Amino acid sequence: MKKKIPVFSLILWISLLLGAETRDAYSHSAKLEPMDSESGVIWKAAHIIPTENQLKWQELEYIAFLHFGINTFTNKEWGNGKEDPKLFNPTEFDARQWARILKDAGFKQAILTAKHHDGFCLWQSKYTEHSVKSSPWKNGKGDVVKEFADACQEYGLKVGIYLSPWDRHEKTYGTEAYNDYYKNQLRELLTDYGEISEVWFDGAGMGSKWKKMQKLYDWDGYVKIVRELQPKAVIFQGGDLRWIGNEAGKNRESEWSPVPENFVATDPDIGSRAKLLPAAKDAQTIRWLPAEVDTSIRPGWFYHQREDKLVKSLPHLVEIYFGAVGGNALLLLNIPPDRRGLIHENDAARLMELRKYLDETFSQDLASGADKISSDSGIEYDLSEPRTFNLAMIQEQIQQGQRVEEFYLEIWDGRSWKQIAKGATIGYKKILRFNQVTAQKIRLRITQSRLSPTLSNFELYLSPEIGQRQ
Ligand code: FUL
Repeated sequence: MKKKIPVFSLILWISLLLGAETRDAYSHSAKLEPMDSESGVIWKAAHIIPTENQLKWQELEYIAFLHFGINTFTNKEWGNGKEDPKLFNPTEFDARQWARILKDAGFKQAILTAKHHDGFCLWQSKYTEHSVKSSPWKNGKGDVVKEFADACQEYGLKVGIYLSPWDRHEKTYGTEAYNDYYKNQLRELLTDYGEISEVWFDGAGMGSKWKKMQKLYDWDGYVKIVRELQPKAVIFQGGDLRWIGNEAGKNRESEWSPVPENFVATDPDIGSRAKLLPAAKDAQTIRWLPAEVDTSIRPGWFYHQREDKLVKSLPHLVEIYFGAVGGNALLLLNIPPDRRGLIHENDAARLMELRKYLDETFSQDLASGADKISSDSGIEYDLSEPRTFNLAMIQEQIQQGQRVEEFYLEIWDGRSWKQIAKGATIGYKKILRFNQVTAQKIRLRITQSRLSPTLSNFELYLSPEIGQRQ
């Protein structure tokens, strides 16, 4: 066995000690100043850390979205608010079937569209008749949110709520009074259904009333209600989580969680040095704002029979999963219940294929028990015998911020180190896929980092062949 050179761990200890000494230096946000030097800006960014809620959320990795509502029955993606509530009539509604399938598929949380842009409410709101109350379903006595929340709790899934701010039915929409309406509904949803872990504020909309509302929405007031009623919940687009910037399930090559306040969601780069330095010139605040990748298993967000054969293929879902979960983001995958009120067989089958593939992939960590040797050139893992792998998983200890800016993965081919993969950010989790290699020694070389790197995990796997994305 090789003698261990503890340089890397020495650096780790020094950084931990420094961390302990300067614990106050860590915060969830920091103001950059035009006078800050480059190293000053980077130091500030490296000391931004997640809140307890953000950390717990990040660890969920894979959560489900359920778009269900009046659109399910009108075959639309966006209703106009004039839909007859009588159209809402699922014939075999079973939220326990949703929860069972989602649980088996490996999801940790599910978010339901309690109200979409059409304004139709899936619960017995006191503030409108435009809801399940006026539908024939369960003689107007049903409550989808209640059945959903109860089923999730029964199956050990966390519960999230989507409440569309844009409301095309409510007559106060477009006036100040709408804030009261929205807040009242938010209070109902955050009071009557147990613990809510995520609240989703959707920014979509169009038309003159929506334009007017841009100046009227009381976002701070909405956030205050969530904080008061559900202090453990994270808010999407309300200070805790950020949209990845597209709905196709595509992640960035490099995803930073500490980002400047004036970031553009669709920008290919949000948090690198190239973005932080100009942000300092504008005295912007940087904060921990991790990315959520939202996409649907089908082309649409709501169920349409015509899309039964268009459920995303296994290779496509695997690509989305590895990209998001393995790209310092979280995957929010939409599975829209159908008109029966059930998750469709095709979607369920595909979810199970994905689960099986992921379980097979992650069944044996080939780096487990490896001899770890740290040196100035990196961390070397000796697997004790030649092993074959095509996937590496690396994690940073994000409780201490996000630090790594560039790294290389190399194998020892008997004569020299050979590069098999490289990357920029790691963050919560980086999954690297490469052509299958066989090696006994593998080296992770971190060539740029904002502070000394603090890794929490390094694993190697052999994922099964999967074919091309269709
Ligand atoms: C968008 C909405 O307009 C879509 O209908 C869907 O709800 C998606 C998750 O967000 O902004």
